[in-house]
Amino acid sequence: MDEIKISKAIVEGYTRDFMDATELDVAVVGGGPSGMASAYYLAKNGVKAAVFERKLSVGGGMWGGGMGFNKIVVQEEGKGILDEFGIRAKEYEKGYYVADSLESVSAICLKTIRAGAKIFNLVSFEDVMVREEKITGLVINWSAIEMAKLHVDPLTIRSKIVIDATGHAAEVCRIVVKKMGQKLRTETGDLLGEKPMHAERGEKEILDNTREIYPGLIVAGMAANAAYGSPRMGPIFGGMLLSGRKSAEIALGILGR
Ligand code: 48F
Repeated sequence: MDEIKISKAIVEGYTRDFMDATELDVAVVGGGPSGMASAYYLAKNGVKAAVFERKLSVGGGMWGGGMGFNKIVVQEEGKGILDEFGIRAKEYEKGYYVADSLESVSAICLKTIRAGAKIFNLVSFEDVMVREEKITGLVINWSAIEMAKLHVDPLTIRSKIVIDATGHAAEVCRIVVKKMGQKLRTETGDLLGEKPMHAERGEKEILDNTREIYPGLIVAGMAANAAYGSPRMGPIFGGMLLSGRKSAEIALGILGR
């Protein structure tokens, strides 16, 4: 075995993928359930999409189920998406399906990659690119550089559409407001902030909150509820998956596909 061949294979393979991802139709920030579902439905419809995930592992808040009990619950409306990903689920009571959270993340991740979306883990979104008051791409850096607070300049990804699927922090939306001083398409123009737990409202409102919140920027998943002032909902995940799918549908509409 030649160690140098192994190194070259890794660097060349990654570089090819990364070079290809520098010009995208859709860049998804955050590889939680909503971000991966979004990328899955985009790729399935022939859109060039990639996910940029800060952490080593994708899956966000899904791995740990509720309080570390590694099960998730999905309601009737989201069951079709579990089926789409081939995730097994048992009906607990009418309309409440329980699935293994590890199986769920693994299945979503595998199908998203197999559908043709690229997932880049260990990469952090740090800023947006803007032209004429429209988001035109991402500014990214290695998470290790971010964590070590090293003074190293980032690189950029051009993308027709960006999806903020960063969860509770709504990091892309936050940059638009705080750094660019721009108004989001919310009541006040600012992030309205996530409200305390209310599963029913949180799950209901998340779909309405999944919108193009700024030209070229769609918000999905928990970030959508944080942006539009809706409640959190705890370990029920139908809304996250449905929001991911809806964000893909909005992007497809904008792209004219
Ligand atoms: O938090 P996360 O799972 O968001 P989601 O897809 O799902 C929310 C649920 O997990 C849960 C819930 C359900 O009731 O409320 O919280 O909306 O996944 C967000 C992902 O985005 C990554 C983060 O590491 C996580 O994996 N992320 C956040 N900020 C950045 C980022 C960033 N700046 N750059 C790259 N990735």
